[in-house]
Amino acid sequence: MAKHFHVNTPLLESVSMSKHVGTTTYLKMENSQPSGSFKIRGIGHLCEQLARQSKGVVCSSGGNAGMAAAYVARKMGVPATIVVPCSSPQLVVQRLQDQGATVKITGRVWDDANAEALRLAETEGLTYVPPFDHPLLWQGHASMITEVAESLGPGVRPGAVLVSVGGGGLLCGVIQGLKDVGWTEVPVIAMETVGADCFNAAVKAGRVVTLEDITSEAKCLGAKTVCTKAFEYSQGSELTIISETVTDQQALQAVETFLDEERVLVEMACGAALAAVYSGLIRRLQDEGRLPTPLGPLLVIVCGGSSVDMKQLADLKHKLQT
Ligand code: PLV
Repeated sequence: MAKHFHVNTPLLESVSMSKHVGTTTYLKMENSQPSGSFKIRGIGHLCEQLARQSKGVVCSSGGNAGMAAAYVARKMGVPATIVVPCSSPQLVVQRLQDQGATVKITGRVWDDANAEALRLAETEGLTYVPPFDHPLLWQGHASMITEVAESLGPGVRPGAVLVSVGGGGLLCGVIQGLKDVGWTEVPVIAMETVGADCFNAAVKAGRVVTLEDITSEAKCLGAKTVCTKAFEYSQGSELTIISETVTDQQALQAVETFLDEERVLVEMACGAALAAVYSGLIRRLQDEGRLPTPLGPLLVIVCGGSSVDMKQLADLKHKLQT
């Protein structure tokens, strides 16, 4: 088997989250990956396949795909250019540069940065690393579910899985993983923030739609269009996907509660998923009969994220309170 760049992350039982939800809750701690998020699983796998002989990689990112690409490229001895929109905080730019990447800031949102990354790939002959829309990414991300199955041991399976959705790469990877381990009856709760809700918009419209703008502060969920594969899964009967949104305030509140209760700091993109627990959404879904009661163990993918520090947290608090 090829060498990989990600680590096998801990699966932790959270007593406080279990209390909130009313069922045993497990946290898959993807925040503890070397690049700070789950992205390294897919991007490591993709680069392993496509970038070995590359003269350089170029990745468009809200931040975390870029962190993964920069880390993997450094380990492979390949130069990395990361294109981010101006909405990515300065602390991310600094962290990318610390990983040895060249950072280019282009446009207002991820879609603008992506157009520039595609142009650079073409004109400079660089290997394009997409942040969420590629089968190799989904295959790489799927390893997190295989690990969960190993950690839980034979005979134990989750009652539901909770994930955040940006462009839908994590969702596709989790579904791929559920299929790989034979857990297709496990429903997936797909969370976004209002204003970065391209998956929810597509599910509601019954077709892939492009949001006019990204108005959420969860910039790492800020793709205007969800990948087609994620939408197709939502239309298929193979798996149940429940698409829900929370407000930025709820996502930020979740980041703070998670910090208090689990002593781990994650970014808003991850807070969107955590908010499903703290805001009572899981219990509401049970009351509505969309999730079973009693519910088997809840598996929360703690996707992580590097776009946060105490100053960023304080700035967001200030911004979202006014
Ligand atoms: N972030 C992508 C896309 O941004 C990026 O470039 O980093 N949780 C975290 C911490 C993330 O960074 C992301 C994606 C997601 C969840 C959602 O993953 P996705 O895009 O595969 O659905 C625009």
